[in-house]
Amino acid sequence: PRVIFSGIQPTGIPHLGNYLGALRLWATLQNEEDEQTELFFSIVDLHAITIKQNAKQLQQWRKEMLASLYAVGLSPERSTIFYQSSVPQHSELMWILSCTASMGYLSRMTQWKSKLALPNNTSPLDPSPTGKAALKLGLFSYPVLQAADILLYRTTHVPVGEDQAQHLEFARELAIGFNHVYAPNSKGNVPLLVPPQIIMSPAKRVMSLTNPTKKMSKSDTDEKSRILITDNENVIKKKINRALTDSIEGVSYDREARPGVSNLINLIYHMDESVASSPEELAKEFDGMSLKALKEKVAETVEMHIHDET
Ligand code: AQP
Repeated sequence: PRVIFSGIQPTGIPHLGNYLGALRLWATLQNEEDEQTELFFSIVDLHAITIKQNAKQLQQWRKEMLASLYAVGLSPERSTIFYQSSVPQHSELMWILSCTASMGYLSRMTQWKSKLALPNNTSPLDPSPTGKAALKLGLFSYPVLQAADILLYRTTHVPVGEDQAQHLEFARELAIGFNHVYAPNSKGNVPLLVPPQIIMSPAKRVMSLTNPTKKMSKSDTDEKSRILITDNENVIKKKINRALTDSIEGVSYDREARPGVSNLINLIYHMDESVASSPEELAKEFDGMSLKALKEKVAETVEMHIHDET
């Protein structure tokens, strides 16, 4: 039988990237999978403390994330929904896996590099915001904890956005390597650790509204860069209105040359994939439309779906 596991950090209210890249897919899997399939969705609070957090705020965010998971349609009757820190075996397995995890492989991961630059990645002992001294062990070894989260439940499938593909590949390699070291003769039998497969959401990477070459992120200091699943109609309109586009006339889809406009087209397409066969086709339908009109259409589509589905 299939075992599905995925997690989300309680670092703020989920945004459209979290929703389209992960949460909506979780709810679909929950509702469509065979009865035999087990589903685990974790609020990964231990991951959240890889950068400095305020304790009160983190407690609040954990509750808000739980409410958000219920809001997108996850049900405790069908899925196991839990705080990571309430299951100590996640940390215990992490230690065991750390003993076979390669530093070289971890140093090639890109996510810790981007978090290193965040303003709250400092500590009183070490106030320098960048450089090797500022890199904390927890942030660096985050993918090992993530691998433990997944491998603990003998997970077969992990639904995530594209930003997590590298970590998933790491978890697979770690499981295969561990099996090789500790159960070299178990070929064909039940493996010691199960190498998981990724289920990539169709909306692989939703980009920031204010800097469309970066992914939309909870920890971006600019609140206008993301739309939260709790934003009301007015706020959605305002944020989309201010989204960075370009000065080229009309609408066309080209992620390289027109990242802002392409991100807006992607938002409409992924919110409602019945509107066209691809984002490129959708852009052709909008040919001749002004960017102002495109933004109105995006705001309307996002607003309608977010409020119907959450
Ligand atoms: N922009 C995105 N596009 C598509 N999918 C995304 N995900 C996150 N951002 C996008 C997916 O959301 C799930 C949960 O992510 P997370 O909160 O555990 O961590 P993250 O990937 O680091 O997300 P954020 O929003 O950027 O959080 P912070 O800023 O706290 O790190 C994952 O499946 C992820 O793929």
